[in-house]
Amino acid sequence: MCKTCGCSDGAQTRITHLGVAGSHPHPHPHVPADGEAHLVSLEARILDKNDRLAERNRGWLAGRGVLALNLMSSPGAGKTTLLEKTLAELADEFPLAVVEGDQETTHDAERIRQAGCNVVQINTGQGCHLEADMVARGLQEIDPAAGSVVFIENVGNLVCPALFDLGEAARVVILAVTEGEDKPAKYPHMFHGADLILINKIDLLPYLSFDLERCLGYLHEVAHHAEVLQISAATGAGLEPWFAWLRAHREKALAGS
Ligand SMILES: Nc1nc2c(ncn2[C@@H]2O[C@H](COP(=O)(O)OP(=O)(O)OP(=O)(O)O)[C@@H](O)[C@H]2O)c(=O)[nH]1
Ligand SMILES: [Mg+2]
Repeated sequence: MCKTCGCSDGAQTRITHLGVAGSHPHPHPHVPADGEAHLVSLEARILDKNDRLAERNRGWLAGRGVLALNLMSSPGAGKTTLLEKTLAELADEFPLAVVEGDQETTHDAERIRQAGCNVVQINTGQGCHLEADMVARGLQEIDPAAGSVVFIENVGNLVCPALFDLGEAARVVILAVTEGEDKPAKYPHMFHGADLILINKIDLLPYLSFDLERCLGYLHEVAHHAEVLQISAATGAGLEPWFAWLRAHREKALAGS
């Protein structure tokens, strides 16, 4: 069980026995285990508190006219590489800052600092996701000016970060083609909450059996309001629409303050 978020309390676990080809085993009904109700209420309290702090972050950011984005993906899907490319493109247009979330190390923050950007690293230790109070502390450190864009790179994980509102204006989810086309179907909560989905590493498509059409089909089923862009953070292919999306959302944040 994840001690930080209680994400694996078992309350919604479903067990389906497919058997071997040709057999027809009966599905198991879910039998509540002792202590389940307690864990569910604990999880609800943690999420309630987080939501209140996230709303406080959202108000603080809106008052300043700062656009904050929550970047989420599996480990290694390309979040930091995308940020490096984005900083290189947009640093001359408006102030940019990054809140880096990782369990350990300052590797990603070093990469962002090398790119010339204001950056704070949050190490979560055993934690598998960022929470609103951590981001509040990061924002205080960064002290972003009006018209800034703050990228929050969440801990690499397609599960728990989806549960925790950070006060962001939008959620950007990156899916690398090296992960397989079925990830939206297997981890629907992450994709369901996304405002923008970036299918990354498309430069590798010729070498993979990734079925792009099937992936788009899964996304259509679970991610109802998200825009989907295909990019290569490594080569820069497809990044212009991402930059345009950022410029437009920053204008909106500034106009609303
Ligand atoms: N071929 C290819 N490689 C990429 C692309 N984007 C990122 N990579 C590589 O993928 C690896 C992981 O990239 P990162 O940017 O560190 O990924 P991340 O999502 O920040 O990883 P964590 O912070 O550890 O979760 C690195 O070796 C990158 O060079 C891409 O578009 N194409
Ligand atoms: Mg990273």
